[in-house]
Amino acid sequence: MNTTQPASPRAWAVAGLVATLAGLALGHLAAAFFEPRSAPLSALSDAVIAVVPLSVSHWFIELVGTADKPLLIAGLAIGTAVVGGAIGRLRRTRPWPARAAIVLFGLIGAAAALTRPGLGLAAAVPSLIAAAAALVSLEWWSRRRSEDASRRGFLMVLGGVGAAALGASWWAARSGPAGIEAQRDALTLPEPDAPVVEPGPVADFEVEGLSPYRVPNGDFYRIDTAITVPRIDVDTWSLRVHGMVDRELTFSFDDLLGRELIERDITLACVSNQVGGDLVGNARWLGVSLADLLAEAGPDPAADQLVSRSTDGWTAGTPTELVFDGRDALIAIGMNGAPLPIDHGWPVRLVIPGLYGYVSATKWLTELELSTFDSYNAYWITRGWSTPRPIKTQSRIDTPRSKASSGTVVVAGVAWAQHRGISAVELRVDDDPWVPCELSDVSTGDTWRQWKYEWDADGGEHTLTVRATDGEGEVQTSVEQGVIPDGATGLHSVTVTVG
Ligand SMILES: Nc1nc2c(c(=O)[nH]1)N[C@H]1C(S)=C(S)[C@@H](COP(=O)(O)O)O[C@H]1N2
Ligand SMILES: [Mo]
Repeated sequence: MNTTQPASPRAWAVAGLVATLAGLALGHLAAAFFEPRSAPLSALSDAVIAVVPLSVSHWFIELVGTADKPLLIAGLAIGTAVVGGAIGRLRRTRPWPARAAIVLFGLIGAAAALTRPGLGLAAAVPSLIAAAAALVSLEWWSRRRSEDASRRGFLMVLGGVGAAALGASWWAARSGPAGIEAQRDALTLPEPDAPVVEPGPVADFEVEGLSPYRVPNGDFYRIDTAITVPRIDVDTWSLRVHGMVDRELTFSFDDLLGRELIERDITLACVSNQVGGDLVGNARWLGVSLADLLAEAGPDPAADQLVSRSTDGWTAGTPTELVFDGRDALIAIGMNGAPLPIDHGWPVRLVIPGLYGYVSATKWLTELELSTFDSYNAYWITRGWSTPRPIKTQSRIDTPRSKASSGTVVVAGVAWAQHRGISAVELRVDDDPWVPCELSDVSTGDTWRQWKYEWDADGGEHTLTVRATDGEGEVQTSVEQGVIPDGATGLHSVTVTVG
């Protein structure tokens, strides 16, 4: 064996690092061709998200917001690279432990991928490819003639291969064999049988800085646990209805297209939205009636929970009672006139008015299981969040946020209390009495409602505070509560400098 390597420990560390990165890139390339979620870093990040305690993930999200996932992946990539460097160093003097360490890391990646719900045995392959590539590269490097130039050239070639693989996997994830953008682009949705009730002539005040009544798909907030979003082939997709039912049913995408299609404006909100936050949005959804479809399976009246499951194993539990109480609960296939965007659940998701997303709005939907709250806890319930409760009445000031010129200033924002609706919004300037605001037109209580107020602003610093009253006459509480366990409360206020 070739053990007397004159290269410096540093050179070995660099070799280990480059071999690791090249291996990772090849692993990601392999995954891109059949299942992007099984790529080593994606699978590892997914596994970390699944096991990390709520307090830790919450602290992290509080700290970095929705950059949490990119940062987690970057952190794991850097961590893996550092470990790769250390293994390279170790390989210099202790070849067998170093080789064993690479194999071990390959197995950890494979185990992470294999334990991801919805992925088959093949999910282990990308991590094994990554480890094998790193191992072979490092061995190969160690066997090269020890002149510096030759070794450096080799590392550069390896780095080039890695970079090319990374570029190719980026491309493949978008438009390659596992890409489904083309399929989505080719789909034309049918016209609704039950069209939306238009909200009225002034659904949108069109004030600059104010959220539009309907948020365009590209601007719509996105919240989910998916590191790499599931990419579903609509031709093989199916929806299984099972559990406490008289008969199990399975629907294809074409089955859904053939049913009565309903279009509705419905506002989605995230339970982890802070007071004044933007994890809320309104869209026009096209879909089939969830209640009608479930009824065909003959649900057991004792089934008080509808568990919806996505292809990546995420679950939500919704009170069956609410699904059947006549509200427009939809199995949605369209969003704002387009097929569901991939990030928002392509090809099929749930949208149920009046409940936070974590207990109702399952994306990448594949299963509906009639069950009970006693027998099953859905994803976030096992992580400290409350079983379903109504959405809390909230209002937000969109404009102005910090500065205004003296004179007439249009203060505007949105308010929401889905399914109960919004009946009034009031604004308070500094410690003055509350004044009523003008409200936009809405067609149902399932959407948010814009409000505005023409404020005669004097120079200086002012505090604006907003509060809403829901459709049942209940005034939004000023009591401050954090997002855990069932949604934040308190009033949104902004400090504006008028110049
Ligand atoms: N499969 C899946 N569906 C999911 C989630 C998820 O993590 N996985 N998150 C839910 C949460 S917490 C919210 S608030 C909504 C957000 O939907 P959006 O990303 O389309 O805005 O999706 C819900 N559906
Ligand atoms: Mo959420």
